[in-house]
Amino acid sequence: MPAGDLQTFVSQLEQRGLLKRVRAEVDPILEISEITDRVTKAGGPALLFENVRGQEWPLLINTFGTRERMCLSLESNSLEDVAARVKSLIKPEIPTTLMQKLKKLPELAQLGSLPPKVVKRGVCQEVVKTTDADVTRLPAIRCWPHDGDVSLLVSDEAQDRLKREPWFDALAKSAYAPTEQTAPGRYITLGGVYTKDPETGDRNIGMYRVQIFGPKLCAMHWHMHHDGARHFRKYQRRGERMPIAVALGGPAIMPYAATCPLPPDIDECLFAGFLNRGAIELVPCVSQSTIEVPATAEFVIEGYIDPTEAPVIEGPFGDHTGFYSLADYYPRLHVTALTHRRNPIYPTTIVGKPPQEDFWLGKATERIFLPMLQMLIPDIIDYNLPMFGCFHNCAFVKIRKEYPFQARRVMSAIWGAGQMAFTKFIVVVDEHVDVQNEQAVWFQVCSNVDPQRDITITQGPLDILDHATPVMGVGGKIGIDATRKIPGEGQIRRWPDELEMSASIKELVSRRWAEYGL
Ligand SMILES: Cc1cc2nc3c(=O)[nH]c(=O)nc-3n(C[C@H](O)[C@H](O)[C@H](O)COP(=O)(O)O)c2cc1C
Ligand SMILES: [Mn+2]
Repeated sequence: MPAGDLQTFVSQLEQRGLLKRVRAEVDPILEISEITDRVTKAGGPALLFENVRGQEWPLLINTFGTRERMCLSLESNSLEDVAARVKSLIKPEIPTTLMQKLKKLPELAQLGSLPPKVVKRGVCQEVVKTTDADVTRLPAIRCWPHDGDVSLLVSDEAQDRLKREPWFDALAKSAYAPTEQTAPGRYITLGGVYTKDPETGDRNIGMYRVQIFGPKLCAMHWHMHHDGARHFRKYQRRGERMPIAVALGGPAIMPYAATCPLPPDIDECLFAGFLNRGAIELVPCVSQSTIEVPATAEFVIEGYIDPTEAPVIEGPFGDHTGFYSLADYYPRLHVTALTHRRNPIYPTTIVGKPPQEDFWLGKATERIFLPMLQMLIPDIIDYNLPMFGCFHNCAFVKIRKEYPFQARRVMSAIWGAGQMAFTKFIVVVDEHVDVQNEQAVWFQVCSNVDPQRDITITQGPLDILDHATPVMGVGGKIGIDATRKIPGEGQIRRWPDELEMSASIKELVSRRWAEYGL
């Protein structure tokens, strides 16, 4: 699909009966959040709130809240189909005969049309506000009761320790300045944050929440492990202002692209073009000319971060872990422009105890990135990031075990693989186990594991949002080897076979089933 935009996607969803308009007046403070939580957990439709109290623009939420809508945004019938396309991209079959080469031509042409295309004009700039920009006009929601309540700071002790971290010194640089705590905890939650590497010019998009403090002041909540923060540290070293844009809307694929755990220096826009089967059209920002944003976006916030300026207290925020992430220091984003379409829709999401909309964004990644994970770790046949694990807390991994301690090698490899490195619990099972079936996995753990022999505990970087780690972003990880043990894995007794009925009897019983009168 070429370009595309959110409003087209909204019409598509509506035509298929996958979107409901809500005409009743609703409060952006907590009420929308509670409605959405109930609808998402019931597997319900996307919601277009047309009458948000005190707000001029309609609000769209739960857009990607089911597998079906997630697939629609990816222009695909199944996540597995997308994964297969990714696989053919990273592991192309080399054509040998002339016929095969000819057949490959359309695919090659498709590849050529992937890089983003910069155009002169875009509907995202139909209305341009610069000196009169006011981001408090956005119908940003408050998701959970204590959002923005600064009494929920990280503890004094943790804060002291934090201040002693070398990276934190660099971030804070000047004194802490916990001022401007006037905002009632309202956040932009579905924005793509567009930045560029000041050395290479490489673009990055990350979905990082943005807290609104005033007409021209926000906080940028990027975790230190993410590419936006990596770019920021480069600007900081150079002592230069960092130009930024936060885009809402555009092609339906863009929110997913912003959440993709691509390797650093791989442009999410390029990947979006591949998924979208056509280049993403971008326009240069009006006040930050080095940054480009999707031409068909609904809203764009343009601005900059001054790395020499003191950070601001951001949070707390009811997070996808099911807990509040506590308030902490993050860079100030100064707004230089707010541009939008003439009749924009404001897209947003809530996170909280799963399942929420982000569970489906995460599932898409789990499926789509399987081929890439297998390229790094060929032992992996399949994996599952179960819902209760909130992405980083747990991974079930299936391998074809061929030699002793292979499961441990796989754990180590995962703990070194991109954002999978943040996985706190890894369970490795044998080839015959269905990793998508949680009961089946725990059956293997409980029956196959000798805790003393089969558990590995290590340490390393962990998700910033993990509140159980003694120090933020660093903590213990556990690997559970639930595979069948083989010679070479320590002293083991003869290992019994798992029960299974013989195929011929199964077939016979199936054939005769009607006769039994059951
Ligand atoms: C709804 C939602 C909200 C998110 N909020 C944040 C956030 O506030 N800060 C952050 O660093 N990552 C957040 N993430 C995760 C990142 O978007 C994700 O890890 C992405 O791969 C980061 O991109 P990057 O590797 O280019 O930095 C969020 C993800 C989702 C789905
Ligand atoms: Mn990235």
